[in-house]
Amino acid sequence: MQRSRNNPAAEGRAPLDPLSHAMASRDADIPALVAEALRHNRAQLAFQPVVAARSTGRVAFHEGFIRLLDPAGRILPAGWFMASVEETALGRDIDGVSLRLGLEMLRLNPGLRLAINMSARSIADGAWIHALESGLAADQDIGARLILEISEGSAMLLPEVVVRFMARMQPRGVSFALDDFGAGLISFRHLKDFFFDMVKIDSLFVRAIDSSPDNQVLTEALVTVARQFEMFTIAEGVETREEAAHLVRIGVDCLQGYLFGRPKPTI
Ligand code: G
Ligand code: MN
Repeated sequence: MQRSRNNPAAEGRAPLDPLSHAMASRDADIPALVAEALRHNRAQLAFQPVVAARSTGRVAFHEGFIRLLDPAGRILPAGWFMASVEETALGRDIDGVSLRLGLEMLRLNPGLRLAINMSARSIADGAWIHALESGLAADQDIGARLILEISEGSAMLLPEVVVRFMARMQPRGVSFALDDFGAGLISFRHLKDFFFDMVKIDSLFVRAIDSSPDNQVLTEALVTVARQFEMFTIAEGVETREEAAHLVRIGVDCLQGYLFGRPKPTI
């Protein structure tokens, strides 16, 4: 049975444990809860498949999402803590854990291609760079199986740093994906300076695309721009067969979303 946080009757007899209580509270000390989960290694990746648009039985790669757990093993929703810690030292720690778990997964699974999310700020973090270098050193072909995803908003915070980092890592086989394409802060002027290998079209434009003329025009424009810059296109958040069919028709390369698989702890 699911416990409802909004039902005082349900809470009356069985008071919420301290963590659920803190999460429900408006002045929850989010950084303290995140720091505690990290300190106790209560972190794991959840993997979601990205499939080829024209042959959806074929998985092109997986994306690994970081999951932090409470002491009872319940997932702390990323949407609940990410915004408040992403730009802080804790955000670097989360990126570091996510990268280490991802690189370990690549080392253990020789056929795997895996995308890991990172913030541009992590490039200047010594521990994060060290994790990347030791992961790449573990096996010669790991770099070619690693994709690093940077959101538009994050890339635009430190564009020169991101451009230099990509130029350093791409010769070692690492690919880069521009996350939340179309929904963030990137301008076409800046897109020319980055050499992203792929873009992930934000789910905002994918939602009900089969019946939304606005989303059809916007997504087609994003696909046209991506093609011009020789970037591979991935549509995020695909939930229905109708959305998938439309995306295939307009030439998107890969599809990701609940229709093809939810993020789960095993590949
Ligand atoms: O890294 P990114 O900003 O792309 O994060 C995407 C988020 O969306 C993740 O938390 C993931 O679990 C979630 N997600 C993945 N597929 C779907 C989907 O089909 N629908 C919705 N609503 N969310 C999704
Ligand atoms: Mn992502």
